[in-house]
Amino acid sequence: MQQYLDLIQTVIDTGSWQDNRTGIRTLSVPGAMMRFDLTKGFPAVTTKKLAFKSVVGELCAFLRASRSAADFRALGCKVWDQNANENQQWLDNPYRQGTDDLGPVYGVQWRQWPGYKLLDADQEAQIADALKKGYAIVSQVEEEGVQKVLLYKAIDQLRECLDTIVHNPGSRRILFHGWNPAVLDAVALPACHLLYQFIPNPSTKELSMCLYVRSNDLGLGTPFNLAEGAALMHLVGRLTGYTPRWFSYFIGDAHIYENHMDMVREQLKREPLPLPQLIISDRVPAYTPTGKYEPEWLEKIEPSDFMLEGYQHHAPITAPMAV
Ligand code: THF
Repeated sequence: MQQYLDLIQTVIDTGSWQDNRTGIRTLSVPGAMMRFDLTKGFPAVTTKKLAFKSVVGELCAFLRASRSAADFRALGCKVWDQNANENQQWLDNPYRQGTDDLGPVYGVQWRQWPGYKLLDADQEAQIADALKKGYAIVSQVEEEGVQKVLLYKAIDQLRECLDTIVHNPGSRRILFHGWNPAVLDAVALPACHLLYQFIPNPSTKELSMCLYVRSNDLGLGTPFNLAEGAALMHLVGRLTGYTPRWFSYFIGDAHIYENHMDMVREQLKREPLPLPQLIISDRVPAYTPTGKYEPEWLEKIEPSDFMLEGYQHHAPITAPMAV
């Protein structure tokens, strides 16, 4: 995890102080990248303790399209409580559905992106095609004298990625997106990690992934998001018959909160330790060309199916999250 420490050092050396929504200033740099070879180990931060159970709890909640901090808590992850219940702007938002609600965050977009089509009622071939693809007619409307049909489908972007890895691995379009402009006003927090692209290599059976994070809190968020992305690669690899390989991690605004400076400076004094291995339980079936393809494990998997083996780390340090 030298790359993580190098990035922290770069921000300290070249960053500039910025004001933001939280009222706690950040030292920020515009644009950063890290790349990990997952065959060399699992990218868990070693210069402090990673809350691994919380990380895999969050991943399972995302995979189940959860929108309530209570669901995250039930899976062992408490890090969404403050965003759900302590941000005044969100508390005042008419879209918030009561205590613990986060709105249609991450997993809802990954698994149930709201897809609408407004088609001319006389375009029968288009309507038939949409119905065949799982769209349902919501209503008939008249727009400027033309009869239209409104159709809706919840798009499971992640499932479609797995299907494509299995059936068309040469595709360069295997991605899912968390940034839905139509719902930015209805979520507790617009997605930070938002574009995931899988790049399979069918000849080596290795699966790589690029992740774009628009804004990343290097003290708290980055260790979580890195571990979570890598765990997702292991899971998708298992379900599609690939070995996880390159994990490229791109950041837009890479920043350190002012009240995290002591934590990250302490980490810079510590020597990074050898990386652990991630093990996924045998109960999650590996896809083989003659075996069964079981993508429904995306939502069936439990936090306890992820095990970190040989995790060595320095003493825990933490710091408050900016809300
Ligand atoms: N808001 C802010 N300011 N930073 C973030 O990184 C962030 N997220 C998610 C949404 N809002 C954010 C929440 N993710 C921790 C970890 C991840 C978070 C939020 C907080 C955290 O406090 N971690 C502690 C303790 C973890 C635990 O014990 O469960 C730690 O020491 O790691 C970025 O996705």
